[in-house]
Amino acid sequence: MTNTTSNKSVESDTVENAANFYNRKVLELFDSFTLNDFKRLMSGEVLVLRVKNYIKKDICKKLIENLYSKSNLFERFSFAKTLDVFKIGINFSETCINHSLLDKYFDEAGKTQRFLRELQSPYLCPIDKVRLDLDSIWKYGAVIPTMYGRRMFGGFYRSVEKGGQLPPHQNDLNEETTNKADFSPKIEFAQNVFLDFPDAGQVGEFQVWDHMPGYADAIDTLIKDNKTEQFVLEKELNDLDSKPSVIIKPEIGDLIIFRPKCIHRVNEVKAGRRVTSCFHFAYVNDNEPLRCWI
Ligand SMILES: O=C(O)CCC(=O)C(=O)O
Repeated sequence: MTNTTSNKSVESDTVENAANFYNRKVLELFDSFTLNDFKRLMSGEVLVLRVKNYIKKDICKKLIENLYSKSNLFERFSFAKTLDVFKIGINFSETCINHSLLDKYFDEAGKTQRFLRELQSPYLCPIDKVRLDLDSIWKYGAVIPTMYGRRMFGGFYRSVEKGGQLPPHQNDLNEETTNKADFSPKIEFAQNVFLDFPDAGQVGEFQVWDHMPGYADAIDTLIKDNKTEQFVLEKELNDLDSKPSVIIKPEIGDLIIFRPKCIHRVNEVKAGRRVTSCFHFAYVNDNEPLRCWI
């Protein structure tokens, strides 16, 4: 066997392993998801729940038209001023880095939620749709909770524009709250609905690693070093290639749910834009509602 042949077989083994790993770890569904599907994600058996056609493509088009019908709704994250990533509404994670945003976050939460709902009228806002679907499958429902005694913001839109990306990072509300929290997630989930996506070849894929190291000790250092869009330890980044992961190229209308404590990223968008609606939610215990916030 020549070197070339053996290289080829190593390569095809790798491709096959990646495909097998994807098939084992990504639960692909169509239209909707059930409690049993969600439980497979909760148990860690699967890494990602992907619901294709969760929202029909022609409806996504209308939702996008509505979103861009008013100018200047999108702005950069306060902690990521150099990334070409834009959003509507303040995220709780921004307040964890800049505590002075906390009052504004709570003051605007309800108003912005209502504005985003009305903006999509007569269509159902995708943020509401996911929460209502969770509410229907979970015995104790799915609610927008309070934090520090005030109601949180229930979900937002994010747009990754040409040249933008989300570098590998993690999210864990337990590690991001500074005061005593109103609830403690036992498992945190993130959901994203893809409303617009770059054309073929213009990337913007989602990658998630089967790996969830802690990072609480690093938060102060990351803030000091101005690496707040990172939120993952440097040593973990250096070692990422050795860890198993899945790469998903979402289609317009897909819903993706995963555990954001697993390191995850969005690859660079080379053209067009990648627009999602998103919130995170928590399982606290079997006898309490799921908590949904952003
Ligand atoms: O847009 C995505 O694919 C992932 C977004 C993300 O990083 C998150 O929801 O935590």
